[in-house]
Amino acid sequence: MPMNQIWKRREFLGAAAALPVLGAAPPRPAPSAVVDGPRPGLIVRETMPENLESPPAALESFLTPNEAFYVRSHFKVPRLDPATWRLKVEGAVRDPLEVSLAELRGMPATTEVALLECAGNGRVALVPKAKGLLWGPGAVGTAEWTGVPLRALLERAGVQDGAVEVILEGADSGEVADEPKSPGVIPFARSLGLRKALDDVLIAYAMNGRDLSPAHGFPARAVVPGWYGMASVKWLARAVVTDRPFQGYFQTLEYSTFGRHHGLPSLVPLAENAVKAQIISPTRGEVVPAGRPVVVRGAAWAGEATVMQVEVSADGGATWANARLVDEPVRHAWRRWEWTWRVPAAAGGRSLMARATDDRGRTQPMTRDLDLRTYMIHHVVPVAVEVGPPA
Ligand SMILES: Nc1nc2c(c(=O)[nH]1)N[C@H]1C(S)=C(S)[C@@H](COP(=O)(O)O)O[C@H]1N2
Ligand SMILES: [Mo]
Repeated sequence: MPMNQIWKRREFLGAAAALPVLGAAPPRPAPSAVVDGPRPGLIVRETMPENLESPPAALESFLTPNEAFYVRSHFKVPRLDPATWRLKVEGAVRDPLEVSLAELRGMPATTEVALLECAGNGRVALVPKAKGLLWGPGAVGTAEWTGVPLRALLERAGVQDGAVEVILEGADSGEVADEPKSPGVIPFARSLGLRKALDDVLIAYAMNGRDLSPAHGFPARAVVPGWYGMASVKWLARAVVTDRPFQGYFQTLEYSTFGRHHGLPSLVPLAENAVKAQIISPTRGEVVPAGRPVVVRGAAWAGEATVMQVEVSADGGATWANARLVDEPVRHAWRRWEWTWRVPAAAGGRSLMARATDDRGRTQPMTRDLDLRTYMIHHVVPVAVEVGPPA
């Protein structure tokens, strides 16, 4: 077969997958093969798979810019062809269905603001040093997501009586080689109780008004507002309705905490975000001039609840003052806050603390609850700063 005919056939089969052909023009990548460009704005925690943290400055705007939004991936980013991608809805449903990206985009859409925080955000502060990615404070961000309510798809498929959960499965997969090992190659998958699945979960295809990038789940991902990030499954492939609780790897061996019932600890999959305030500025180790006011800034969030108060202490927790809440409450988003610190004239180390309270009366604990394992780092963590000589 002449070379140009081979080339044509390869092109027909999908140029992006073809090996380079000698003498032929390099294949034009399909839209799906586009990878996220360099993101100099992100802090690299791991390159394979890609795990990138937002720098403090990225957390200062109400909506986190896409290029500065943290990335948390367990496996290699799957390259999905938007022309052939399908989302399957199956399991305990009357009419299993499959939707294409065009169909999904043709359905009535909603746009919702939602914060995503990785359950390991702030893990670097744990003592003794924890296993897992040692995130600083930047595994969190807020975006405006556009997509179709999961409810609409579940209603079309018809959830059967007796169903209790929906498992969301990503198109990414791999083998977890470290203990606890996975049973060979597994996909990333997480389940949701039907009540949440039928409430406000989105199948999103756009983030802050732009198509999802490959790293954030192109062509479509779940967004589970008010829940830790692991629930918002990227690169969605299937939604499986089940009549029993799912006990998959990522909700038992990982992303679970101990809950106590009748005095007995048992593993509970992580779900809603805990109430938490985070100091964004000044940053750890920053030198602030003595004797001059400094604006301490941060953000606070509370899952499905609303942040009502943020208190700040500059004396190791002896006294607390109310911060000013900058943002009006927006459901599932953070509220930025600020407080003016009258920095003392004497140089030396100081520690800043912030603690949020929500409309359910939940306040952040001052000490670490060991039942939380290495997740939900929401106890008050002091930020050590240095009061330097007057500017
Ligand atoms: N398919 C799939 N979905 C996933 C993950 C993953 O590794 N694979 N990581 C989860 C975790 S732990 C988090 S915190 C969020 C991060 O979303 P982001 O990378 O868009 O910030 O995606 C979640 N969805
Ligand atoms: Mo996460």
